[in-house]
Amino acid sequence: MKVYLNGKWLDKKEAKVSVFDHGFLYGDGVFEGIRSYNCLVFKLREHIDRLYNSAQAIMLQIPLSKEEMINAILKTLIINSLKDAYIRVVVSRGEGDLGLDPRKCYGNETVVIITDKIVLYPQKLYQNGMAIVTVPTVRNIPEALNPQIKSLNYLNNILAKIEAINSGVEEALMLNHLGYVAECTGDNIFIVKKDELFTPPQYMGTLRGITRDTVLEIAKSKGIGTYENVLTRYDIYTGDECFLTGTAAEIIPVVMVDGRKIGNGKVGKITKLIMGEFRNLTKTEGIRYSL
Ligand code: PXG
Repeated sequence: MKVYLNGKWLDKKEAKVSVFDHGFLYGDGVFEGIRSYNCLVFKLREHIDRLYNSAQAIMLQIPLSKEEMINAILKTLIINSLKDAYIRVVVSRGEGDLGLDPRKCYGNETVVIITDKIVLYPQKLYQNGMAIVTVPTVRNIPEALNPQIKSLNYLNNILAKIEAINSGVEEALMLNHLGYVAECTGDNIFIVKKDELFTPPQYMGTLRGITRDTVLEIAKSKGIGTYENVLTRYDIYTGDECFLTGTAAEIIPVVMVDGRKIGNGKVGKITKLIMGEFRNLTKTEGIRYSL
């Protein structure tokens, strides 16, 4: 496996970053997770735009133009002969000294592109649905560390994930500081109620997920009503169907939340329809490369 590191493609073993890198010392950096399906990189421009917006928000200068970044990603896929891949792009503040001051790092930004396979959840969970629980760790408040920034500091999400795992499930439902539904640790949440779709709005402390946007587009194209509404746990418990969306997880049905069976406890018909349409889109949409 070859990994892109600062303009070079190195063997996985050789691709190393300094212990003085502020990405390592402070989580000072940004990232994206992207997928390619049969030589089509799904929503690549949207992911690149979000990456550069995250960087802009933390005053991090990415040393590549967007076009250069896209070309570096495609080249990494080609070098690794990957038709279907999970792509991780990481840009950190780079090497500095043992102080927070980012000015020491200027000009040293670290850019990494890893392309690999990913299996997030067992296939059985996609067929039968998964159980999730609400966890005590509250999602970061936007006024402190805005969840729109995909920063290298994912401890908020990891703490919630640990709480979910400790409760015997794979994913956590995170509320915001007001107690409203925000999102899961690496996925957005949707419910279906009376054949319409509901998901929390961005200002609830919810990342504007690219899969989330895609699902909203799919629903609109199928004439299904979509609402970005403030949701409580009550709304989740009393939904007819529930599912999560994310680049890594794709669309995964949820059939149990905090011990409450959702709907009839089976994967719902709207969820199945959206899963199918999403699968179709990944076959036709994206930026193509050839091996
Ligand atoms: N919310 C959060 C907090 C995320 O990190 C999503 C929602 C879904 O967004 P997209 O754009 O992917 O539809 C994410 C992104 C993982 C993993 O390994 C997942 C994400 C990020 C990092 C790791 O599961 N998902």
